[in-house]
Amino acid sequence: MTAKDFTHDDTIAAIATPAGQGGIAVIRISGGDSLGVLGHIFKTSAGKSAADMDSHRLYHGRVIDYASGGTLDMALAVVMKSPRSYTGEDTAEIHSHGGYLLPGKILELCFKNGARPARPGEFTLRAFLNGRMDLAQAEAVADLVSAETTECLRVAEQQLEGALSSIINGFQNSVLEALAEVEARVDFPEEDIDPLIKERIFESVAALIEEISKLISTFDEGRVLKHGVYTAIIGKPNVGKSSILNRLVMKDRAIVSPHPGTTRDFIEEAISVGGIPIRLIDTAGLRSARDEVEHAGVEMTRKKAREAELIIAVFDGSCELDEDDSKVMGDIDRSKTVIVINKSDLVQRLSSEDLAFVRGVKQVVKTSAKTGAGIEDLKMALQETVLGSERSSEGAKFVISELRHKRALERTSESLKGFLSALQAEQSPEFLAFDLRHALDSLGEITGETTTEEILGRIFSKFCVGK
Ligand SMILES: Nc1nc2c(ncn2[C@@H]2O[C@H](COP(=O)(O)OP(=O)(O)OP(=O)(O)O)[C@@H](O)[C@H]2O)c(=O)[nH]1
Ligand SMILES: [Mg+2]
Repeated sequence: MTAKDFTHDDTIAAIATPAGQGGIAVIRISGGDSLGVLGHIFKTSAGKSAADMDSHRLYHGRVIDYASGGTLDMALAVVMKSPRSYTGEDTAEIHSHGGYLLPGKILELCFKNGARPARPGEFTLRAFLNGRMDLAQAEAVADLVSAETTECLRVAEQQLEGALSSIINGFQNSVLEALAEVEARVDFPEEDIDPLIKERIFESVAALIEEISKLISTFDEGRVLKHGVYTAIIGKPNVGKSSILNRLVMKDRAIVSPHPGTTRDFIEEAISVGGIPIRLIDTAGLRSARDEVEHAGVEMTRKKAREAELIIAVFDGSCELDEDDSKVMGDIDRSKTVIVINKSDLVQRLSSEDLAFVRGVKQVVKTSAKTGAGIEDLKMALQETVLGSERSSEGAKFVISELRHKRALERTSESLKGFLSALQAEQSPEFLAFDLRHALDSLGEITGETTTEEILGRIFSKFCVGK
């Protein structure tokens, strides 16, 4: 994006609903000439034009292409006058019939009558630039739309409602209080700060650093919620990896057969476990390769396993452990592994003790992919391995999920620590104020008070068109 992308004196339009067959589609128009654009293409059934429509009231009418004289659609339209609209500008929406062609034709008509195509996220960008929401809330809009699990949705909703913004505002107020004390002394540099006041400032900033670090520590959970956990199912051939994948996704996704070496390609499928998106990947069985092709497959599986954030290592409970089994784990990180002893419906020849050689793995689960026994235990074990058993959130805690927010909080914390050292070293008030202002700037980046156009461009280009 360039600087001109942040001027918003023109009128934009886009289809806000997904392409394809559907009951209705929404064409959204925003900017100073929205009512003019609508007036050129829509007339209410009572013969009113857009200029005479009441704000925030839905009207039935016709979308008309005056150039050809034809009615394109019977539709509903609404105007929302500035500042009471999503973008804060005059806005109009046409709720037309859905489909592959019709909404596009209506959009074309908007362009012919003075609007220009909206860029990705431009409606929300305008909402931000017009002060309708802060940057953290604008980012939450994108998260809301892309949420894949109820937990992701919950976090995005909280953020949209301003939960993060109010936490940040609280932090800013604490810094401002310290800054006020320090700045009051700028004119009297030769006087030391009263020891009592100094102690109070020190304690409040130290407590703030502690709070910030607690918020930073929620990032791992937030990131997992947003992006999911990349999980590889590994094991020697025929132990039931594909059968377990099918059980977890509750459909016959991967081919299962009694022949060892059935799975050749990697099959990916996502599930939600306790609100966490788990991206499962079924791999080719690991064994001493019999030929070059198999060797390449085994190498690929090893690579996937190294890259994975979570591993399901499957063993066949009906067979004794063999050489191939003992090589399955290789150099994989045990702390992120769940061991599954499968085929529990058959006579068992393998016990948890036999797997004692895999030290450091906390979770061992018995399953039968055939009957479904133990599959829920497996899900619990996955959840605990990802989030730890002491998961404190109880579904209500606020977590941060943007790396951008984490980095800004880290910079805030650094500046505040710098301030504390300077305070102890009895530095000049100007010097102390400098660190505090830095901390304020970093906090302001989260809510968008001190964000550069480049950062804004990066954030909004991730949005879809029409949002
Ligand atoms: N009795 C029993 N049979 C199972 C169970 N799980 C899988 N099987 C059978 O074991 C055989 C191998 O299952 P797959 O799921 O294809 O095994 P895999 O580990 O994906 O095998 P490869 O893709 O060849 O590496 C099939 O005949 C399955 O029906 C189980 O829990 N109990
Ligand atoms: Mg398989």
